[in-house]
Amino acid sequence: MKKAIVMLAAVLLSASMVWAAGDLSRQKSVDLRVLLGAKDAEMVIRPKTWNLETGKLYKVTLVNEGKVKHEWVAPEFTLTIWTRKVEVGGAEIKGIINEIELQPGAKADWYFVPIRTGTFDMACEIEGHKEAGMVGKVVVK
Ligand SMILES: [Cu+2]
Repeated sequence: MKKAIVMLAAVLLSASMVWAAGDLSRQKSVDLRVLLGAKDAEMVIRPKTWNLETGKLYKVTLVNEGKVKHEWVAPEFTLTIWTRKVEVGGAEIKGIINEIELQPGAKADWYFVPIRTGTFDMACEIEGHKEAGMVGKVVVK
């Protein structure tokens, strides 16, 4: 009996170590709406911290509600994800995404799966915007 319990525990433990199986790109997305420039504050990335998990499909909707152009850049983070697509203005863009730039009023839906864990910097790299507060972190667990 004791031996059976130990074996069962070993089976359960090894099963819990299997993190993912199947097509990760076709799962239901976890949706996150992000403002790059808000009505009440131009120089914001909101939320400032994204808490993500590896293996999940995310749909990040980037929206510029501000009055000037903004961009989203996180070079180390974008090397550790797999992008399924970016939907913008009726078009679908596939491939590796390094930067997304949004004119005032623009919106983009970005579908991706984080692969590696870590804490990554994100920012708007337009001159003066980072210094004015357009920075944040992506935390992947
Ligand atoms: Cu900006």
